[in-house]
Amino acid sequence: MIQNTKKRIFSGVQPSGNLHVGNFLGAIKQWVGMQDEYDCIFSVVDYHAITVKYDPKVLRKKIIEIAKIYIAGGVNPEKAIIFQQSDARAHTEFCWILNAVSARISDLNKMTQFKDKAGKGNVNVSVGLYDYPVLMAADILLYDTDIVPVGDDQLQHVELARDLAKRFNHDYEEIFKIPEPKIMKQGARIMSLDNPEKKMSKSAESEFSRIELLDESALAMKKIMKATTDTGAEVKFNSKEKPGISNLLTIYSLLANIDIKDLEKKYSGIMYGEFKKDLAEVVAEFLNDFQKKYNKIDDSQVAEILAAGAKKAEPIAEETLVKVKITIGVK
Ligand code: AQP
Repeated sequence: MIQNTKKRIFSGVQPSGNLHVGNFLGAIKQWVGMQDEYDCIFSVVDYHAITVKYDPKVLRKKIIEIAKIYIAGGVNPEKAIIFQQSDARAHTEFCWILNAVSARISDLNKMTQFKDKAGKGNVNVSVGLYDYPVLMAADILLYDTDIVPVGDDQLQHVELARDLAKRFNHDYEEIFKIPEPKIMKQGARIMSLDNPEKKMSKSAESEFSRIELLDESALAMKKIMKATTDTGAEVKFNSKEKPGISNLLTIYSLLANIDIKDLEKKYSGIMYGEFKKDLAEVVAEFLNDFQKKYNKIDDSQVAEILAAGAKKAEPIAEETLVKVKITIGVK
């Protein structure tokens, strides 16, 4: 096994659609808080993004945009490796090996994200979309990862990575560490603004369902004012009975760093409209600050960061792949 003094973290975001506060609060924010304590590898997982319909010109731009968002969000390229998944060929090669020797159709048939994305009886979706969790397992396992910080929609995929690692270790040799998922207590599932029963998602049809990190602040404020709330008038956290208000309280609490209990006190006896107005201000302030940082980052500088990241990530991934190839008997 690769010897690290610090524990290793691996995570990523696919360059599909427009990143939203859910991606930021569920994933990127927790990465940033872990950078000093852990050895961090953050990937722009572009081979995941081609599993659904996409435009190559847009994808090329999105890869840079996502890396810029990591940096503007606080990931420090001097501390963490930031790289583009397709720059390290070991990911797809190892994915094939896992497909062949460890993953089972029965594993993939359980994946709820595939069922949601493919829709009922839809046979026109790509094989890649079905196999996405195995590529994600390859991403994680190649780096001898200890911890995978993700939002809770990705928990099932991290569990699959654990199962595949255990199966490989059992069937061949103890090569892999068993990675642990890390899910935030608060913010692990930011819900959609127009339907708080569903998670906020890049691919949801209505842009009013999410606050995008690159939204103009005036539009974001409008989205908050239009967000679905619940019957009743009390600003109180109760995710079952008041999913809309609870979601808005969570976003407010995480962006303004104020405890939900304190927000409940502050807004006791105050109407939803007033609460939303204040939250809209908080969101606008967050976006203005975020975008100021984002706009200062130069695209060519990001391309260099990704290239330098690939140079560091590739040898780690290759070393694991060579071990795997020897173990399974092709080398
Ligand atoms: N609503 C969310 N709340 C908290 N965390 C979230 N994440 C996604 N949505 C929420 C976390 O963001 C990271 C990157 O996600 P991804 O790009 O790999 O794709 P995803 O999980 O499928 O996210 P989306 O936004 O719903 O994208 P689409 O619509 O393209 O599928 C992950 O850590 C994820 O858990």
